[in-house]
Amino acid sequence: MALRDGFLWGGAVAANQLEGAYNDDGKGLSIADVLRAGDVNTPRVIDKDGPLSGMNYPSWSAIDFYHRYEGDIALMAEMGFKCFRTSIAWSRIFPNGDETTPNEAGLAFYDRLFDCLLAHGIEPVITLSHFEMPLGLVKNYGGWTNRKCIDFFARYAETCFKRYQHKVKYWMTFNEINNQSDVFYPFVVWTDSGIVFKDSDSFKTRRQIMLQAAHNEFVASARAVAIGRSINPNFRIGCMLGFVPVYPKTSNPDDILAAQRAMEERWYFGDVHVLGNYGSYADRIWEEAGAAPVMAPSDEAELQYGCVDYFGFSYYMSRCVSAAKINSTPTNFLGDDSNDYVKVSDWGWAIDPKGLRYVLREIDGRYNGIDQFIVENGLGAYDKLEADGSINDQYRIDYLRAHIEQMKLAVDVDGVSLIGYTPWGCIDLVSAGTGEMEKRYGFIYVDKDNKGNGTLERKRKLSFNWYKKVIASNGEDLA
Ligand code: BGP
Repeated sequence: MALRDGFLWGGAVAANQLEGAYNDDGKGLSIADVLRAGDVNTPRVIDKDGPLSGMNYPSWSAIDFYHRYEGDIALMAEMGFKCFRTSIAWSRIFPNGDETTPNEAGLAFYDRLFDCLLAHGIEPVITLSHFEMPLGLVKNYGGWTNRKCIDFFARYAETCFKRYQHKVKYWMTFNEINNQSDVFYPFVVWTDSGIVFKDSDSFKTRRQIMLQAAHNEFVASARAVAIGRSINPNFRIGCMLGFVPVYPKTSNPDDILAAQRAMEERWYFGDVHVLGNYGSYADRIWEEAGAAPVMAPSDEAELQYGCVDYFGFSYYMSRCVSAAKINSTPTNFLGDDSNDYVKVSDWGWAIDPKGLRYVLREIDGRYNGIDQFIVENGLGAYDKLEADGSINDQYRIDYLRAHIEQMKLAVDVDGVSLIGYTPWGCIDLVSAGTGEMEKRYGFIYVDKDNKGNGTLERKRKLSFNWYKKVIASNGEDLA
């Protein structure tokens, strides 16, 4: 058997993308609640000062999981899920982020949710911050540019750890903390750190601000790990990176160096979480940006003490980088999807299953066999509801099968230590990047379109029974 007994098969979602109920039971607005719907060609508009009337904010109602979780979890149990990854909406617990007392109604919701999962024998895997910091922290403090957010986050983490210490073992601090590297992509800088740059901000200015915010998040993550350990030493607390490997476009040594630089941008985030300090190459990254982040004297020790227990990451695609392109556009140092050897999805994401094996091996080698957890992977696609009510998503099965095959090779042949696999969007939900409903990932179809119309009825897709078989055979039966 390639995969260990107790391998955590499951699925992944995030609060803001499925719960809806954006202001029920005392919830405050989060940064996700001011993101308008976009589509494959239209970037999401960020209403940073607060929602405007008449606009479509998909997180407000999403798929109404807040009121329908019992039925949805029963479907996941039917597939045989061993675990379910979701996030706690920070603004349900601390509506503005800076309160000293948590909102009991928000805490009670997650008690009900976790109890329901546990009753089905499903282990909750919980992200503390998945693109949904309280908007109040952005408006009143400037988001993660402000060190005060470290204390607010620590209070929030401590509240959750104490409350759910007997229900949740697996935690993650910040979802895809490294997305913000791409400082000319406004969406990712907003969702990671609550920052909106001025159009006139230069590349260097943006990089300095982002690196400061990331540093504050690293300290917050490390402090949360330390707090978690003191509350329950059996917790397993991981980091979460969006792991898009960057390949050299050609064997031209200039391209090799360009790819190495792009990968350093990934390791920058992984190293601080796993090794507890910045690698020597960080000096080059700071020099490029024109300044190093400002650090408090105690940060070094905090980072060192708060190393994570496992490496969680998402894998969707790979990229290529070419030195020639960077020479003409230096801001494009993280490459793009122009790989002649792989196809792309309808949203232009490179489909590269072997890239997953490559990533697993790279992480394994760099971090001395650390436990890894693939907490997102999947294909966003347009699904067709047939007249007889079926959804024949064979393309999704093909995508997942190819990735699971590579994952098994990494474990079986390469010896990588992998604890679980939770494909993204196991039930259709709001796309983070575009705000669409029709970019679907699920095994479970949800009747809702991009305009918000639909009955919200749930239906099993073809992939539902396929995944059920995969789990029942612990990954042996992929046919
Ligand atoms: C990751 C996020 C998820 C999720 C996924 C798919 O970046 O962690 O929140 O949404 O990507 O992306 P999208 O929804 O844009 O298709």
